[in-house]
Amino acid sequence: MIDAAELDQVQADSAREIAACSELAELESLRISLLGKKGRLTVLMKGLKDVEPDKRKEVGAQLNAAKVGVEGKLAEKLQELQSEALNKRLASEAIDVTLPVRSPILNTGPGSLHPLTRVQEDLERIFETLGFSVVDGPELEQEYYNFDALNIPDSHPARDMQDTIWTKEGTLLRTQTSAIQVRALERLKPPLRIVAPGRCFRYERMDATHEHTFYQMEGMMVDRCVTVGNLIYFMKTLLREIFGSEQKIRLRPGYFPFVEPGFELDIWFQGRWLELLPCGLVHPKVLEYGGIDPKEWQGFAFGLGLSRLVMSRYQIDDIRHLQGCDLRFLQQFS
Ligand code: FA5
Repeated sequence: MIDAAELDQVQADSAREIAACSELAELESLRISLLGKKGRLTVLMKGLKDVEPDKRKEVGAQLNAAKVGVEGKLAEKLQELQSEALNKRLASEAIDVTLPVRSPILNTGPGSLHPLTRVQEDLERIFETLGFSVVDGPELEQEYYNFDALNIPDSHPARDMQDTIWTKEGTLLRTQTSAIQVRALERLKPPLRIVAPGRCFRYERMDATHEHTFYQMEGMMVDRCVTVGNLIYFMKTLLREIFGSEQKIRLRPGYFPFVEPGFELDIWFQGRWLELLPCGLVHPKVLEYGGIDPKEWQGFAFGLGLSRLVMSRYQIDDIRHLQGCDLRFLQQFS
């Protein structure tokens, strides 16, 4: 038999308990305690089968109305609690775009000079004390200055020594800072001493000692009676000042159409010889291209592999670290 008072009580209790609910989990437990398999309302509904047949319809309708009422209240409360939870989440996850950025990249403390910049600045200082001026030239260069004026005419096999990135007919990304030589000769009158640091570009297969974009520093001195002796003196001074100690080096003949004689200066680096500092006496034809009489003036020139010098100075085993933008690498130099 179903006790009408008990049904009223369940309805009244459930209305109060649902209204007092403040958590989604709590509401779910309440739903189970009312409408679950053994819930209070479910148990009452199961009692319908024991009601006398002539009252069953009426009692069934009461039970059903009670169930619908409870379900309605539960659904209403569920919606209320869900929207409260959503609002809370939105408030806690709100982003204040006016706050300063807290990025691991930007919060690494004060910046510092890149090792390439440091060595370049050291070299500039050393050469300035030896009477050299620092000059600049374009990275997007004319074929004329990069090759022709350096005694490397079109179809000369020496052009193949440097894999060139051409932009359009007659224009290229300079493959060597030697492109500055004739520009400087045209602009400055001898006697002159210049160094020209800068980026060079080659269509190069990359490995631990070859980059497609790397730094060189060109050096040139033009004066009366310049000899190989002068050249060697400046090479040795450069290396001694940069390394602070004698380095194991070797000088061997080298071929470059714009110097005669030409040399290769290699440095012993991590168990092998590394080409570092080719050089030679400026070829008379190059002086002529620059409008200078080779009978009166002579010169020497060198093309220091600046990126490789940085490698040897700091014992960096792979040239690609230099432009890899890896902070763990760069922070070693801060
Ligand atoms: C030249 O570029 C000549 N202009 C050098 C020169 C100047 C000779 C003046 C005589 C007189 P070479 O291609 O060898 O030569 O390059 C010079 C140096 O640049 C090399 O010894 C090496 O240290 C560096 N170098 C060349 N190619 C690369 C590369 N792909 N990556 C890093 N360093 C390089």
